[in-house]
Amino acid sequence: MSSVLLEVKDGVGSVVLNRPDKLNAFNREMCLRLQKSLDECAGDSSVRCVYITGNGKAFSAGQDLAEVIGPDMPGFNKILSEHYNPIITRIRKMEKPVVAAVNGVAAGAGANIALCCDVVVAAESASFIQAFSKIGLIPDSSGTFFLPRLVGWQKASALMMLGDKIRASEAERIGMIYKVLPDENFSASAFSIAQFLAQMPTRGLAFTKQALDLSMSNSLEAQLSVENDLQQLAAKTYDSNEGIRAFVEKRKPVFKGS
Ligand code: LHQ
Repeated sequence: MSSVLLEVKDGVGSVVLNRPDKLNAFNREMCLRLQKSLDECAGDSSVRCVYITGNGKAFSAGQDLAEVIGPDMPGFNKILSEHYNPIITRIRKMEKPVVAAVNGVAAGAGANIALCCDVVVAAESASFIQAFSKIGLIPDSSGTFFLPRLVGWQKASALMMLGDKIRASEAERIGMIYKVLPDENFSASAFSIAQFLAQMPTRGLAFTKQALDLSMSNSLEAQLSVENDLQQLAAKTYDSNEGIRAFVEKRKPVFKGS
């Protein structure tokens, strides 16, 4: 069985982390497969939303620590530059929404891969741990970029240094994730968010994502200019035309993702 499964259904590229006996901990092979699955989703126009979840009781325990000891260890530069950084870049550059459905514990790189997604939901029994400090490492996989922006400097700094395990409800309360969903029917309810996004104006969502990313480092003036440019591009899409017409004609819009 592959360590990452990909299935396209209802316009959603469903990517399942699949090493349940290892709490979906990432080794090199799994990182490369995740990159490949993300590339397939990016290149498939029938995929209008990507959904990432874990098989079994965990979302992911982060790096498989058994891989980083011993003579054949890949080396930390290789692990970051070839394994994790390309995953984060692919998620952020994906011109469609990416939903993370955190079904159980998300630790280390597993947590930070989830947190860089566009919409993050978690089961009520799920938890998040910036586990790095406990093994003398620093938060990677974009954790130092996104976490302070999501929850503020102090919460991020303390979570990273103390390595506390926080429950999904607390993650929602501090703005780390979008929503907690009940354990019962978690995957169906989380997947329905992805199905909904897959019916929306995909290019408009991609421009929104691009504008948000650029806002991370822009001045207000520069960001107003970005909004002006991207709004003009959005206005030229089929879906924007359809959305406005449908509203005026008092009918339900049918978006094509173009
Ligand atoms: C594991 C792991 C694991 C291997 C549980 N690896 N076996 C980047 C740069 C370069 C190198 C390093 O990494 C990185 C990025 C990172 O992600 S660093 C952070 C790596 N992750 C961690 O430090 C988390 C370690 N795991 C845990 O803290 C706990 O296992 C969590 C909180 C995830 C789950 O706790 P429990 O539910 O109590 O499960 P458990 O601890 O009993 O684990 C179950 C099994 O899974 C156990 O094996 P066993 O043979 O005893 O059943 C663990 O050893 C194994 N496991 N995480 N990351």
